Amino acid sequence: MTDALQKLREGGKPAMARVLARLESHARDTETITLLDAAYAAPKGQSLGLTGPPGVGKSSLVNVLLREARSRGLTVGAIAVDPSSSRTGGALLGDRARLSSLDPSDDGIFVRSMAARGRLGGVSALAYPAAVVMQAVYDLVLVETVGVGQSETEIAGMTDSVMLCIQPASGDSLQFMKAGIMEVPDLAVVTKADLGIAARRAAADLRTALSVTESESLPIHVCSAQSGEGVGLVFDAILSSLATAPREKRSDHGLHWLKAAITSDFGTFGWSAVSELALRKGAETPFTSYERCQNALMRSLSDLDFIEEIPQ
Ligand SMILES: Nc1nc2c(ncn2[C@@H]2O[C@H](COP(=O)(O)OP(=O)(O)OP(=O)(O)O)[C@@H](O)[C@H]2O)c(=O)[nH]1
Ligand SMILES: [Mg+2]
Repeated sequence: MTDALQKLREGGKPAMARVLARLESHARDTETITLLDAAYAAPKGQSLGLTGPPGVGKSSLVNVLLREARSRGLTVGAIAVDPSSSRTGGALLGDRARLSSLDPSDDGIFVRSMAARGRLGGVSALAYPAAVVMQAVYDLVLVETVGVGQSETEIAGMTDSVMLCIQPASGDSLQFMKAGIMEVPDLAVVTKADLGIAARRAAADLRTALSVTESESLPIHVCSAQSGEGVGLVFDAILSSLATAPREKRSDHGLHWLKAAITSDFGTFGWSAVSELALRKGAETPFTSYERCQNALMRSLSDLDFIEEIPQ
């Protein structure tokens, strides 16, 4: 294990906060890439993506799942990506109030919001390296993204399992099915069970609708972050989904990120120029692969000096 990874594992919240800040400010530095390589090579935990429409209750659910994880002796980290939802004015502030119930001195828990909006490369460009780092430290990493079609697929490209959150009486499930999103999640949860019969009806409707599709066996649960009802069962379902999540998916996730990172920095032509190179060296981490491809592309761009010789 590298010194940097060891320091991160022993350094508690301040060390993790420093590393995540570094990912945002110096994403392509050699020092950052060395740490990412070490984290990628020594995963400790697994990751779960939570997705669903704005306001469905993802952050509230993350909050109770964090507590459930700690009560079962697991260490846990959570990232909310693109919390700039117009409804609640962003998860950061909203979450701060809810998360105040968690013990700030507990190093077994870490929560962080990251603004992905407007960033090139989408949600995973930033969240994937953050999740890799957190997985090297915590037993369980929860990644919350607002689902608006594309982010469901993006989150499936970076976490071991995906949980779709559905609002009771919203008709969301029908929309998800039309958009083909129901193929993405490994489990579904109808939130706000305390609202009564509507939540159970939503679960039954979803079960019926899925019965004629390939997602027929998707586990569906109902729970309330407010009353705590069903939270233990949802946590059990998360653990069994993670227990059967294929580890091979992780190299696909790395490749997915590599492609997004190169495409955001060098465009689709850049990616097609190096994709063979990137794929051939399957043994290295996506981060080292990025560095190598980036160097190759930068070198070929510097050959463009001839432009100066073109008469004005
Ligand atoms: N009745 C009830 N309300 C809930 C429950 N969970 C969340 N809410 C409410 O639903 C609203 C949205 O909750 P959030 O947890 O912020 O939802 P979110 O999906 O994270 O929202 P965005 O991050 O903005 O997409 C808040 O007003 C919560 O108080 C629940 O279990 N029962
Ligand atoms: Mg939220």
